[in-house]
Amino acid sequence: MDSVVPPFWGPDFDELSSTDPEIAQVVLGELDRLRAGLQLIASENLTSPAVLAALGSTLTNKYAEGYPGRRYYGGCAQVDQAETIGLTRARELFGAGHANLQPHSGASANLAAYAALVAPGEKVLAMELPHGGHLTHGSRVNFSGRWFDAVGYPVRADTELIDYDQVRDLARRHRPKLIICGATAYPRLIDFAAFRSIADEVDAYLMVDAAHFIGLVAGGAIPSPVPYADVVCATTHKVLRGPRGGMILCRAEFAERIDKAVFPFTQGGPLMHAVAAKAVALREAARPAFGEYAAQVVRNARTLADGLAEAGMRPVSGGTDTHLALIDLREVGVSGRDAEARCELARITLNKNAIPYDPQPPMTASGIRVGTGCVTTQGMTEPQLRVVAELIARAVRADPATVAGTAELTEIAGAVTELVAEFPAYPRPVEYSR
Ligand code: DSN
Repeated sequence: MDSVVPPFWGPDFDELSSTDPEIAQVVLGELDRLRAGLQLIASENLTSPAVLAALGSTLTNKYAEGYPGRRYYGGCAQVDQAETIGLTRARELFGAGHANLQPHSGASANLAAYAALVAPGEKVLAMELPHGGHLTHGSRVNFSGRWFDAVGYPVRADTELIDYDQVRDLARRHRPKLIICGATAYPRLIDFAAFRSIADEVDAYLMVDAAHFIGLVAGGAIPSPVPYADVVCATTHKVLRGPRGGMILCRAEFAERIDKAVFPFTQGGPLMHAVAAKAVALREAARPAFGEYAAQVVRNARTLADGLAEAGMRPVSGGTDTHLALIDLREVGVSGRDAEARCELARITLNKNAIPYDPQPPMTASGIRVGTGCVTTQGMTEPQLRVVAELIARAVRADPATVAGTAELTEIAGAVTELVAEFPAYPRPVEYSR
């Protein structure tokens, strides 16, 4: 190529600094934040520089309503290639009959799946939000609860696990048109075969919201829902480590319905830079190294949950099989809200979270949720996760309203800085002018 401009216009912080110093400072400040602390939000990860390069490319400029070879605009030859490559990778990686990479987010993917499978007013059975579900699983403040007749299933109070007999009873009683499994704060494996059998018994569609765990599926660390579900919705930015966005996998017979539900029913032009970045992430996820990563994510989450349990902080359901643990803080006497704030002062980022049958409102919450996607990307393994558990346990108990608590949080922040210095986020030197 004789081109005098680079084939893609990658992230150029010097350019950003001179054009918009204010936003440049925000971008660099966020990089500093990532590097200075521990990122334990279970729905986040640290994308590769290759994913960032695709995201920061000129593909952001292109309007491409439609699908490869069937666009409403000219000039789509290059983006057609990006999307076709990404779709092939998605189908091959997950063994799916059909894929769609255009949903802007996990919630958008779920909206499209509803649009493809059910009509407004029809009955949907999904996990209750306070028990680990998602807003799009029937919450009254969301389209799913407003436009559909949503029935929720809880987890059992004694085991904090899904009770498949109870789900079957609810399905028999309510005869939903759509059953959804998948969650944002359920640390255990989900029995997709059981859900398939329940859906078949009541003649319902089965949608799996795999937003949280699709990366573990990609890496072979947990069983795949693809053979059991009619439609699998996912995000691409959690353990899968791609750009922020959504993805749908489905059986071939649902291909046309799903594609039409994404565009033109619920979305307009796709974000082609994001689609290309999803393709990059899918290539990365197909490598053997990603399988090792996914397995380590689970080992790290188990180590973290065990370490917190030893420190007197009870993991909901007794532990985890996945990338996340939900921790009940009632015995410690600290709310999830206060724990989140204390940890933040110690440079540990995590989120407050409702636990099943939580007596507190969601903005207070009795628990915290921790996930190991980011720290595993940074190269941490079991020895470091034991240290992380100790640091969290100390931070949660340190009251910043006291002199001793403030001193303790400062000391923990120092220990965090030392730990992450050995396992930096985005380790390549970045020496951009400020
Ligand atoms: N906000 C995401 C999470 O943290 O789980 C779900 O949408």
